[in-house]
Amino acid sequence: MATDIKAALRRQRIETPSWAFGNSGTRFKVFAQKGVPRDPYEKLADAAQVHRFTGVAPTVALHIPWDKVDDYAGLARHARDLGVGIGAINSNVFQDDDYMLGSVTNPDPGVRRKALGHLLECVDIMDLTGSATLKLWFSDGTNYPGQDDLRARQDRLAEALAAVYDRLGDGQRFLLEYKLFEPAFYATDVPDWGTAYAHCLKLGPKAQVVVDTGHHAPGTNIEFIVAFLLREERLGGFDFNSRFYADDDLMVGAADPFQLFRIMYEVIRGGGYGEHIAFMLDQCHNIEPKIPGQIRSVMNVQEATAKALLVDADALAGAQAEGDVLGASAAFMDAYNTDVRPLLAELREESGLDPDPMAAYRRSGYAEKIVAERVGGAQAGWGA
Ligand code: PSV
Ligand code: MN
Ligand code: MN
Repeated sequence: MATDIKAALRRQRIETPSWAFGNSGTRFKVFAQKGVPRDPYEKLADAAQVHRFTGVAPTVALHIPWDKVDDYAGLARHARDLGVGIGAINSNVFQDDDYMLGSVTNPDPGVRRKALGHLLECVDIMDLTGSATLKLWFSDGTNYPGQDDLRARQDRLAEALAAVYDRLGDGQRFLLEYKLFEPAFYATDVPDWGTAYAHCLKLGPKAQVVVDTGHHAPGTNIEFIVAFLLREERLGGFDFNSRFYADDDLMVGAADPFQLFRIMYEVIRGGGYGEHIAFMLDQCHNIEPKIPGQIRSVMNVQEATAKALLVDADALAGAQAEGDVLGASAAFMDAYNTDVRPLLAELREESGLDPDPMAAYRRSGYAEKIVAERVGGAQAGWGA
């Protein structure tokens, strides 16, 4: 049993977000930290430290234009030289002044053309980096009833998605990301999994849904959405983070490790524990050091996954079939209540890694090195 679980954990791949290594904050304040990356090359160097100490974070998602460079193929080579690869390309049609009333759903056709142009540019970049995944998140929405035609905005969205879908090359796909609210406060054009699913269904298998764990109403049963989308073969991946109240972008597993366990159980149960699902982090470390914040997050995902792998599927299925409510709950909770840290420490040692990635990173001196080297380069503002 432990051997199989270790083999499964050894296969785990978690993608870190380039933007998590830069300065971030809330609309009230960005507390700049010393030593943060000054460019995408340094973001990749920091991300490579997460992989160096965890062994399961070999790819880094980029965000365009935050990670814009002249030579994307060169950036991909630089990543490989660091021992990591470039993963998903995240589009950004939420920060340009033209997008105040929306991007692809904007009533102005000129703005819609500009937004679509950016999305197609992101696919061009995928061709250069070798990325298979395009992330599409639209902050598009309205703040007041009557502000725009809710139905017409869906028509505009569908038109843009179809154009992007047609541009995708072989082996490429897009993941459509939904979010209940923010920055729009009355209606968001892709607010929930059903909207994302319906648009993807119309387009074809290269259009899939990404579940950002911070993008639901409080109390939403996220693992149900995961089970449903996996059954429909429309789950493309996750943007993992955790939250207490809204889209807080806290370290995944830090607010509700039980929910993360339940999600990973449905992933495993639904055949989603494989390379076809992108397990990405999408977080902001506003008050904690960035690199260790990412290391902790990766460890949290590993722990939830190890617990989910420990569920005795036969005992659970048997109890479920007999309507044995308490037996089924016990089978589920026995796994969750197992301390898997010794198993993970053993796995790391067998893989030639320090059993305690956080302590190993602290001892490495990398944090002090980048503060000394990157004097005065810290960028202000989110995602810069
Ligand atoms: C929006 O809240 C979001 O989750 C999208 O994935 C963006 O790309 C990301 O955050 C930016 O941090
Ligand atoms: Mn996200
Ligand atoms: Mn988010």
